[in-house]
Amino acid sequence: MRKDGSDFFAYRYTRGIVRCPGPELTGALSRNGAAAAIDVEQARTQHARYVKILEGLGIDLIHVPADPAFPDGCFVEDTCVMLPQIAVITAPGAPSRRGESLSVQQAVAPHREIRRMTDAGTLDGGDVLRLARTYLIGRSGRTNAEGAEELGRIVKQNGADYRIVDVAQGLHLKSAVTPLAPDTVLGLSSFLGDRAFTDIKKIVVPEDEAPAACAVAANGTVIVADGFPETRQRLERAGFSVIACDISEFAKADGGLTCLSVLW
Ligand code: CIR
Repeated sequence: MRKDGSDFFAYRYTRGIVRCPGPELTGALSRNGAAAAIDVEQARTQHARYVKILEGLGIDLIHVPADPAFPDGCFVEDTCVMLPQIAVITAPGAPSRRGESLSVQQAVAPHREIRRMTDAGTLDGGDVLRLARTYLIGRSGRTNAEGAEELGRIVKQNGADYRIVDVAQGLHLKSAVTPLAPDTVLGLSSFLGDRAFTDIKKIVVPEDEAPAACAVAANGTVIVADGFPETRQRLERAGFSVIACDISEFAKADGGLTCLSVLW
């Protein structure tokens, strides 16, 4: 446990970044075009509840203002990977998202030394999963081999380990797997066969509740997307305290719970 009460490696956080969406959200990227049907007011209400939940868990949030130039800006996770020592500002895989990182960098700079990835490769924070001290980096439609290797080198320079995992389906690695504790993950069974999870307890998300695999574990509580009762029960049976949060409007733009914040 550090002086500020955080214990990064046990998913205990005291600070975070969020960015409430504006009307631009209907122009967000979405694989099935559903973002155009987002109810922005409802999205803002859902975001406010998400913020309240994090604050209720003792996390002090920095709010980055929405920017009409960046329809996907609320998905802050993709722009920044927090390591215990530094904040890595990523090179997001979608060209329309490249400019989002500047305001996130400005918000984080007073709190962490900044390291910007080069433009040699691409990497979305949604592909970076930390299991205790090992970072699993997904190679996906958004994160390419160069980006994954570059982040891997940065992770090593900062005293941790990494492994690259292929993401054959879904947007990001964290769309399918969530670390809940240093020895436990939640996820889709098709992803949990990777050797990184060999000695790890697994809570399997049923295939018909797939969006529930993207959850947030923070300060002893698991925040799960609302509407997935079987996943919730499995978590509670395993002893986790659970809070459900409705993110239906963000799901229309392929967003999950983790992507709406960066915590440390
Ligand atoms: C995108 O396609 O980039 C956004 N519409 C959704 C990003 C979701 N990010 C995440 O799960 N980390």
